[in-house]
Amino acid sequence: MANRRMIHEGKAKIIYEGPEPGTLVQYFKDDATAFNGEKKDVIAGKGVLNNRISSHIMTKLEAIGIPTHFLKSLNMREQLVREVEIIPIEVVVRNIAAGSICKRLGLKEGTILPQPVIEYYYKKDELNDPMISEHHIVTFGWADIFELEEMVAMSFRINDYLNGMFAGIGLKLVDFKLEFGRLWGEYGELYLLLADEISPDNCRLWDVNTNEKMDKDRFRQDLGGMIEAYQQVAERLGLVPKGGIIEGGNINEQVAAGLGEIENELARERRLRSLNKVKPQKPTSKG
Ligand code: AIR
Ligand code: ASP
Repeated sequence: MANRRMIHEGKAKIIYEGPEPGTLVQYFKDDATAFNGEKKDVIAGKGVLNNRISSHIMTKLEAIGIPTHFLKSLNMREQLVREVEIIPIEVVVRNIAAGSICKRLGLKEGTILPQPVIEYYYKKDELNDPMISEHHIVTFGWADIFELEEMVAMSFRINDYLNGMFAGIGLKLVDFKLEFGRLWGEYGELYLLLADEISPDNCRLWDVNTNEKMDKDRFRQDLGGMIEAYQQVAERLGLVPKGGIIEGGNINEQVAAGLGEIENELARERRLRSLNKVKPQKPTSKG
């Protein structure tokens, strides 16, 4: 699209102004970064796969009553989303110890946690996204106690659903990261929506039988085969044809172009649940 306004460029995505007020276009880049951008590469086709996987998961979550910012898939790299006010918190849910919790608490990678654990990180690149507590969130006004409660409830629900979904295709959901956004209704009522993306860029996924890593850790840890792993996830979810859409670094544009259509049909019904329903106010007549 020519001359559309860029709103924000992140490490893996670009946000453009949408076609209608209240909408944005989320563009998935092929850029891969790790360790706060210290490590960088371009992985041909990653954006296409993440766009497809994330659209699918968001649609499934909508279907179980989790409101998300996802509206529809536009093309192989872009999706239409609702414009929300992003809460500057990353909510991480962990089922199995991996990554930073192993370093921080000295846990052995692969330890099954006695119950899912939620952690919060403050989204601030300059500070390296530090881990924070609920008190930081409320004290500094990043979210209030009601929003926090809602985010936690949604995160556990998403965890339950995704655990089952991935188990069904032979993957363990080790951990994942979520972001939420606020949407203000016509009458000043507030909705909390799941935002950002859910893809192997922000989930850890291990093969049930081999424990092989099928997520961004392949890049972080220089294991190689990152795009093959992402493709495998998409293939197991039934989202791309067998053999995938990327071969030897080349995207099969024809196949990739038709990927999002079915879900757009399924995603029609949207439910929103307001957090603090505010009564419509009649404008006071002056004079
Ligand atoms: N994550 C956190 N910040 C960015 C991302 N993508 C995700 C990781 C991992 C989980 O959050 O991809 O799935 C926990 O990350 P870590 O590094 O804290 O162990
Ligand atoms: N925080 C992200 C990650 O490590 C991306 C980055 O840090 O560059 O997955």
